[in-house]
Amino acid sequence: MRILVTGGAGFIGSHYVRSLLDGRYATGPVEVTVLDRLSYAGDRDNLPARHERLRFHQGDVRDLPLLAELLPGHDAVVHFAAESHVDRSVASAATFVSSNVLGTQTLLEAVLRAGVPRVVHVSTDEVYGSIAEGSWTEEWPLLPNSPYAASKAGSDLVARSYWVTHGLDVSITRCTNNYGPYQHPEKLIPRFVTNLLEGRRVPVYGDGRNVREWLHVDDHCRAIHLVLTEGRAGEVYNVGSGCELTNLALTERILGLCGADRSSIEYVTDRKGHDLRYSLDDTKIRQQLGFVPQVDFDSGLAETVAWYRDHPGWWKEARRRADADPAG
Ligand code: NAD
Ligand code: TDX
Repeated sequence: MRILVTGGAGFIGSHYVRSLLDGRYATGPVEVTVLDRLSYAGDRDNLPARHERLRFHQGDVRDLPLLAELLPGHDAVVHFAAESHVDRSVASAATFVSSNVLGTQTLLEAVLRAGVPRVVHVSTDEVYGSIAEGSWTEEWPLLPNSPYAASKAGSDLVARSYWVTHGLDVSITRCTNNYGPYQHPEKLIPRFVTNLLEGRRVPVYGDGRNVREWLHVDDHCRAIHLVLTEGRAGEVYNVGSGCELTNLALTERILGLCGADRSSIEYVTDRKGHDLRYSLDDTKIRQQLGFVPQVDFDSGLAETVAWYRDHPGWWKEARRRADADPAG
């Protein structure tokens, strides 16, 4: 099987590629092509330097001629490439619309022309907006609030249109907040852990009562591969964990794991348009495809904190790249 993975040098994409190469999904030996533009968020070192079944191409999903060269001969595409940080989309939204919406359309057009038989488009729960009570099913209307979420919703609708109009075999996954090793230190968990490792305080936006649902990146990647191999064309699959926490409750767990206390919390100005709560109903993927998350949150979080403690060079370099490429 030959799979082309876009955004495979980022947090989730690189975890997926490492898992494929390690033979973790019982699909037989897989050949992987990674296409990644290596934005501030992408790092070639997140992938093996050399591997006989890995080809790496630095390039952009908006580059149709490049895609026409790369795609023929692949059995599937898993599309992770996107601008992914909400705060950067608040500061400057144009790259989000360009990479996430136009990038997805360009990729799907190239897939169609090359005759690649299967695509998974990796999306997010944020396309549904914010929900005070209850949980979103896949039928919920799309009501995105941040420019990031709007660009992801746009990309989902483009994917749907390629299925309805052209019969392209594409499934969409919508996952909750991920955590784990190799996540960029701009996101809550790694930002707070790395600040604490340097003896600094952690910036909690607003009153810290916003709720997020947390899933380990390893579980997300298993769900994506399950959808790739067992999912149905034109269908959307929510991927959740049921592990909902307020940002304050999560912060307290991180403080405990880092040997700090509440005096390390700094309440800062709230994020503009800050979604109050995300919560997914993921009955469909559990009942239809048999998905069950496997990583217990407390042990996954402790291992994640240990990974950042052991890899200061990685997150300092990631921060340096982000500082050199500010949003806006
Ligand atoms: P990330 O920012 O860590 O990685 C994104 C990767 O995409 C980077 O390597 C970047 O260089 C690459 N990229 C960006 N624009 C590109 C372009 N135009 N062409 C080629 N490559 C490009 O993001 P992540 O957290 O790994 O998220 C991956 C995907 O999963 C995204 O589509 C995101 O919307 C989705 N998602 C993320 C989460 C989460 O909690 N992180 C949850 C649900 C869904
Ligand atoms: O410094 C911070 N302080 C803080 O209070 C940061 C970075 C975040 N927060 C809050 C904002 C959110 O309520 O923590 C929560 C999580 O924030 P992020 O890590 O930025 O994630 P979120 O905005 O929820 O979006 C994430 O989950 C869905 C990913 O970044 C998206 O790519 C994914 O689609």
